[in-house]
Amino acid sequence: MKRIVTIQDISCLGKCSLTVALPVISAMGVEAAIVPTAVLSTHTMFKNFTFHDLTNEIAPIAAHWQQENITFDAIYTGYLGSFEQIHLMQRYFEQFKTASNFTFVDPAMGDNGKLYPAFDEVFAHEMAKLVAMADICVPNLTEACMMLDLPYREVCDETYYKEILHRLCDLGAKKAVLTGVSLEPGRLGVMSLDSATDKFFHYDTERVPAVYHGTGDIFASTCVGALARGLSLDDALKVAHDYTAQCIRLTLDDPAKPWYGVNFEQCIPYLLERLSQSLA
Ligand code: PXL
Repeated sequence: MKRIVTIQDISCLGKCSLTVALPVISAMGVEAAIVPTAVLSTHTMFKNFTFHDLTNEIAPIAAHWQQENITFDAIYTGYLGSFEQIHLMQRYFEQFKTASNFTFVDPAMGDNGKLYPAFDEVFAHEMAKLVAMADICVPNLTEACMMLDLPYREVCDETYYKEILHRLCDLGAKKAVLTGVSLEPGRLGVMSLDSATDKFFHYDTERVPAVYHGTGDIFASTCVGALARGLSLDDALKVAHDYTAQCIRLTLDDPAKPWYGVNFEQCIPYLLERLSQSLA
């Protein structure tokens, strides 16, 4: 069985970061080791959330794992709360990256043209340095524009998406993925660039007309899980996009009108079906 380590916060309620990564990666038949970077009562879209920083645990956890000769098939970083945590992740990559595994960076910092409350441009530039060390990075359009100092545009054309992907690879990322790509009104998907071959890949489906919190984490966790299961990046992106879109569709149809996250749990049977199709 493959083993991924994922390093991000645990928002006790809110369906994001570790409360998404753990169940999604496990459901995909991959072991999920975790490094919780902070404990929050909820994600930061709620008011008055509590926050307990766990930065001091990060290096000792790695040191213990090294004593035990633990290795990982992927090292996956998500939401990080400080410069120091970004620097600690650079150190993790040095400690745990081997010739046969990959680093996967989701620079979770914002969405819909805005950074989350905890972040600013200076933080985004620091995150770009972690993206520079990634085998695969998966920013959304907002995060990519903030890291690259490019204007965020509600409507972009193919040339602009390709320019962004080139610049992410110029930072140092081996493969760059951009989410939230819309080449036609009413459609939404992903585009990627492999710096080794200079080939672009694009995949989209009909846009589900709703925006929910935590969908970037669902996309990233599914993508890294699918890669660990041996899918190519193109196939992993298709599975991750289809599962995320299905989660949004089901949530939109829920009469309880959930607002702080999607019903990803109800779609796990769909994910497993979709994954086995791709593995067949
Ligand atoms: O979904 C990304 C995320 C992760 N963790 C925390 C967050 C958010 C988004 O707001 O607040 C704590």
